Formats: sequence, C-alpha cells, structure tokens
Amino acid sequence: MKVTVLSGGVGGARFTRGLLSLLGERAHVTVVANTGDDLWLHGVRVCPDLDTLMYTLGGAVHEEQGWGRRDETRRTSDDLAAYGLGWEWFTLGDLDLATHLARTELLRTGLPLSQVTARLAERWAPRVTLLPMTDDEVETHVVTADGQEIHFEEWWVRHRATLPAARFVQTNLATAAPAPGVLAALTEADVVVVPPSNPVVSVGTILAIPGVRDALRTSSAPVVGVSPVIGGAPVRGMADACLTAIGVETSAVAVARHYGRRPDGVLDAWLVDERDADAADALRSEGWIAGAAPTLMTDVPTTARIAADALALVGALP
Ligand code: GDP
Ligand code: FO1
Ligand code: CA
Repeated sequence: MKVTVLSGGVGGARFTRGLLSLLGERAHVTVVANTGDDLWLHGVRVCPDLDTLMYTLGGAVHEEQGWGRRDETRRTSDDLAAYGLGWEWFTLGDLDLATHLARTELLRTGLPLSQVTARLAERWAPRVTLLPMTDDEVETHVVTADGQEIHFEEWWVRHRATLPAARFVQTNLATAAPAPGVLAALTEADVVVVPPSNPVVSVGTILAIPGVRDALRTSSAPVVGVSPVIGGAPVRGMADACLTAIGVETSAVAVARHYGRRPDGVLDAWLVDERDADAADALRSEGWIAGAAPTLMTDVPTTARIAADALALVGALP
C-alpha cells in the first residue's frame, strides 16, 4: 500500500511516526513537506519542517522541544549573537547547524533540494520517502497590519505571532513547480493523509504550489484529514493566529470547511477529536465522512491509534 502525507513540522512528523508504527512493512509512506518556512541565516539554508521530519522519524529529535536535535547546545548560536550577527532570537543548535552546513554545501554543488534532502536522509533512515514540496525557493512571508513584510519565522518566533497579520504571501510562487515525485505521490497513492499540521502555513503552503491542489482534487486516492484544532484551540503553537489572519474560525469544523470537500476542495473525510464530536455530526449532515476519536498525540502507540482511526474512515486500514 502507498500512503502519502502532506506535512508541516512537529504535528506532521509526530503523526507520521505513529503512522509508521501502525503500518510497519505493510506500506510505503511518502511525505511531502512544507518548505515555506525555509530561510537563509548565517549563509546556510535552514529547512525547519524537513529537518523536524528527518530528526523525528530518524529518532534524533529534541523530543520536548519538538524540533532541533537531542543533546545539542546553543553555544555556537550564542557566540554568533555575541557578534551581533543573524537573528539572536532564532536558535540554530550546534548539531542542527551541521545539517545546515551539509545541506548548503550540497546545494552549492548544484543539486536541487529534493536530491539534497534524499542525501541527508540517508543518514537518518526515516523509513519514508521525504520530498520537499518544491525545489524552488518559495518562502512564506507575513504582511503585517501596518504593511510591513517579514519572514514567517520572524513573525512566529520573534513576535510569537502577536503582530496582527493582514495576510500571508509566498515568494516566487507563480514560477514554482512541485518537486520531482510530488504529483505522482498524490495521484498514485492508495490513500492521502492530511495530518494535524498547520492548515494555513504548512498544508496551505504545499497546496499553493501550482499543480498540487488540482492533483489532490482529482486523484483517485481517498483523502483523509485529522483536525489540528481540539476544543477550539490549536494543541500547541499559535496556529489560531494564522487562521484568524485568513478569516477562518479556530474550530475543527471551520478548518474542515476551509480545506473543503472534493471535488471543489481537497478532502473526503475528516477526523476530529472526541471533544469535538458535535463537529463530526455537523459535517456528516453536510455529506462529509467524519469521525470523532482521541487525537492528542501523547505517545507513539496513541498516535498509531489516531492514524488507524483516520485510515479506517476511508476504508484504507490494511
Ligand atoms: P510546525 O511546522 O512545527 O508548526 O508543525 P505542523 O504544521 O506539522 O503542525 C502544527 C500543528 O499541529 C499545530 O498548529 C497544532 O494545531 C497541531 N497539533 C500539534 N500537536 C497535536 C496533537 O497532539 N493533536 C492534534 N490533533 N493536533 C496537534
Ligand atoms: N522555533 C522557535 O520557537 N524558536 C527557535 O529559535 C527555533 C529555531 C529553529 C531552528 C531550526 C529548526 O529546524 C526549527 C526551529 N524552530 C524554532 C522551530 C520552527 O522553525 C517553528 O516553530 C516552525 O517552523 C513553525 O511552523
Ligand atoms: Ca513549520
């Protein structure tokens, strides 16, 4: 069985880890990762969501933090800040920095990001095919209410998403193309999963790459999503600020309607948390396939159960 996941960082990576634990050798999983959060810093290319996936699935992630490497230090980052260089509010851990150096060296040889990612992933053996959404440098920027345009990570990490955002824009979007393998992963899958990732700046950015939304809309594979909102709040992080900026209420039902049902939207089915059972009822009355179950990813076995509940909704549980 072939499963494709459209993922951001922490939420998508934890979900995929549970999915792999559930499926074992019974499936091949391809993860299409958001690269809109990527940035150049200190002369190196940083790919937060790709790295979070690689480290989480490779068993090296800093578990409590959700991103970066276990057992790394801030020494190099602090020392760079002492020169007054870079973003002192954005930490590149010293082990993580080795990944960025290696990535940048490979990019400088002319390899596209998809091949560089495959090369880096060899070391971590994440048990998935890990694809960036695009090989082009598409970056998410935030246009603030007072008209400034800043990188998404500056808005998210430096300002903790508190600066009122008017909208999100993606640089170079019009000329961007899906990375090799991305469209095939959507059209040739047996099932596509939209994990509990940020619907605006993670999954929304992947869907914005020309050709991706249409490939998903018209794929013969069923598409099932898991709500990243539980009881009217994002479980961790500030995704509510992203939803508010695009005029979507922070609720399980509003996020489902924002993705929309195929053929106009991208989903067939939506799994909400047991606390939002009324949202599943409301969606079912609109013709959705919807289920309610525990969706808090507390540990790997619990997350495997969530993945099973999602696949079962569309009859894709092997
Ligand atoms: P990021 O790139 O690190 O922000 O990660 P993602 O975009 O993949 O996912 C972040 C989103 O995952 C957050 O906005 C939360 O709404 C959601 N999330 C995180 N943990 C959980 C969880 O345990 N259960 C559910 N249902 N959603 C979660
Ligand atoms: N998140 C933070 O809240 N603070 C940081 O200093 C920070 C550094 C960082 C470095 C590399 C990396 O791969 C991820 C990093 N993150 C950091 C997490 C991440 O960039 C964001 O939380 C997500 O991309 C938001 O979607
Ligand atoms: Ca991210």
